[in-house]
Amino acid sequence: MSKPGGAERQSRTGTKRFISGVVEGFYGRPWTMEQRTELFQRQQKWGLNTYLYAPKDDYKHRMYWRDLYSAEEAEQLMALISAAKQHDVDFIYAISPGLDITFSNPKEVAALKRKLDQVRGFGCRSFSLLFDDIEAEMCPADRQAFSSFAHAQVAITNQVYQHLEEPETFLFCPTDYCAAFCTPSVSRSSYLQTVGETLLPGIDVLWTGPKVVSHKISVESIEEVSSVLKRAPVIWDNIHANDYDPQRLFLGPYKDRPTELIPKLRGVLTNPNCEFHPNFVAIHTLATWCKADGGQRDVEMAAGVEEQDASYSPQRALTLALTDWLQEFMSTDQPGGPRRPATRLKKASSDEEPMQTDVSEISYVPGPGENPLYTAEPLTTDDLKLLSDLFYLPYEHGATARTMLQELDWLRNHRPAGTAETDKTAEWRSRAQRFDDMCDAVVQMFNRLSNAPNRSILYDLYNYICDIKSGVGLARAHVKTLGGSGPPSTQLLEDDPEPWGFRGGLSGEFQRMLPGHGNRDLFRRPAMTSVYSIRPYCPEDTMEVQRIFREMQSGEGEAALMAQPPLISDSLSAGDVPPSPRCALVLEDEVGMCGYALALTNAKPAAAKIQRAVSEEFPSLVAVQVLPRVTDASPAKRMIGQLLSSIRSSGSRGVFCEVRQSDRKMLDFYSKLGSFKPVRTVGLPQDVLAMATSL
Ligand code: GDL
Repeated sequence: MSKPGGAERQSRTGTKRFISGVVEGFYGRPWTMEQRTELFQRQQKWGLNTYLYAPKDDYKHRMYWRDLYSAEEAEQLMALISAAKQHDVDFIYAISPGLDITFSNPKEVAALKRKLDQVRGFGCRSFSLLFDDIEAEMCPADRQAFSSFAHAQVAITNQVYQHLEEPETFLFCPTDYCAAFCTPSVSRSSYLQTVGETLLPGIDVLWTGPKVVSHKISVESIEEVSSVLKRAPVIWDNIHANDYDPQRLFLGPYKDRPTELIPKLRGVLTNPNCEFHPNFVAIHTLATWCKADGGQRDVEMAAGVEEQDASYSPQRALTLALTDWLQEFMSTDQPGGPRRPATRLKKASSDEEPMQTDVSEISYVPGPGENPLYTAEPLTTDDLKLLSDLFYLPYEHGATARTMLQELDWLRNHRPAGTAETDKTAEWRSRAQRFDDMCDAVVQMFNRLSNAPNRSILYDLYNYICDIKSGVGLARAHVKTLGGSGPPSTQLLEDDPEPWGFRGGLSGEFQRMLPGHGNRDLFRRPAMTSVYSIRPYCPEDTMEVQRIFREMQSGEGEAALMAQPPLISDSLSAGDVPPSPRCALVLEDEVGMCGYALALTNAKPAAAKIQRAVSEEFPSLVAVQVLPRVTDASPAKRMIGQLLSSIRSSGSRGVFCEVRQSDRKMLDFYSKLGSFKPVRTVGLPQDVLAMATSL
């Protein structure tokens, strides 16, 4: 099946063919033998010629690398190697001894040779030694025997390569396998220089690009590393790997690698998602890329380049892959699965066709007044396109996902202030409806996927599609609440929500407590160019402070706000009570005032006005607000830091703030400051939390 220019492409660097295919090199549950065999069939069909066996958590690949395979394991591996041969796929057996090998001990070298000899006995002819993800420190014995870690690795690799009689394909994965790991740089890395100079020329080197998971791989970067390694590398591409984040899956096209790279490389192997079935797109699009004209750039990378048939377009490659993938979804993979995807079969009733014996052949027809049969439309390529957009690539969301994030962001920041119908509210409502429709498409896609005949693909996707459906559902409910057309989103605002209202588990909690949380979201806000200044508040600022206060309250909806008990700080923000001298600051950007921090060194009189008590321990009160356009948390932090120091100078020993439980932003803000802790306060309304800090 493979075309010239695909698997059979000759590398310019020699007469060897261009290595293309898959590396099973991720952490976690390895694929099954059946899945690997299915992979070989696909690879043959798509013209990918190589499979590198390197499952990190397979016992005998890494942790117990010295152990020989049992008779049963041997049988399975032999069957696998011969299946690869049958499908014209080069099976490369990799071993990772780096966790605990002592390079200078001849017994260790002998153990390595013994293991690889055993695998050679299974019919394998291509091998690989991997030294990725290991401690870069040598043990004292090795330090005595070798001048560097690179020398130790190269010595053993050369020996094993020669012991195996210099196989046609032999790969070495260095410990510094990407530019980010090289010190001080790729061209000056003594580790890479040693590898380049001393590794035997028949051995090829794996390389992941600028990073472990490289966003882009440029021709220049490959020329640089090739000159140090003195050979063209084989790319171990982690673009679709998802073993580092259990919430992510990558269904976008192979992208941001110009096809001009092809003649400069020895090959490309993709190390994709841990789940086998969702890799259809990753592998199919890589195959399309490998067949492209190596003289052309990846068209979405080079502005102004005309699309030509021989050039690679990630979007076109994705469409091709999704069209083929849809066929897979529609094929029943289980005995007893539905013949007709959209119909749920029920037991036949006695008055139906008497000659039929196979129950699954008989369609139940409900009588008048009975439940209609459950039906769902069959899955479409548009559904798969949406699925791919929602789970796109590590550095990029797909177009629909980006639009949804943009719309939600706009809707949050432009929520209608009142009930009067104006052009602005009409625009808000129409965009809210558009957002709702997009959310609905996600739910419909989920329903149709759940109904697809191929259950194996569905099960591999299930956790992810469930997760996105719930996430989108929460956003949808929130927009309804903002527009006043839904009840307050209970899962978001309730005191005691169900677990699906606070997602992400302990890891999510850790992340939310880190200062940079959210900084690396792929949905980037416009680049932050604002310069902020903090200055003392003056009486002329009262109106502006009130405006910000009202703007920040309007999100709650006026009616909802009226129903809520007042806060002591409201009187401060609303200008009813003036702040204490030298205890008030405002924040400005180039547009104007965008935040304030006001304090009462003694909050008792203001508290008394609304029948509230103030503790002796925390007599002072702060009120802080910052407009949503200030996306950076640091100006607000600086402002409150200055304010607390002024309050301390006034002689106060402690300060408190009040936050409504629904005001996630302020709760988050005070929690992240670290010093403010929730305190029990007598007489506090139910939905209000007091947080305080000693000075
Ligand atoms: C790595 C590991 C790989 C893992 C990937 C993504 C290489 C050479 N090694 O560093 O096993 O799957 O990151 O997490 O990439």
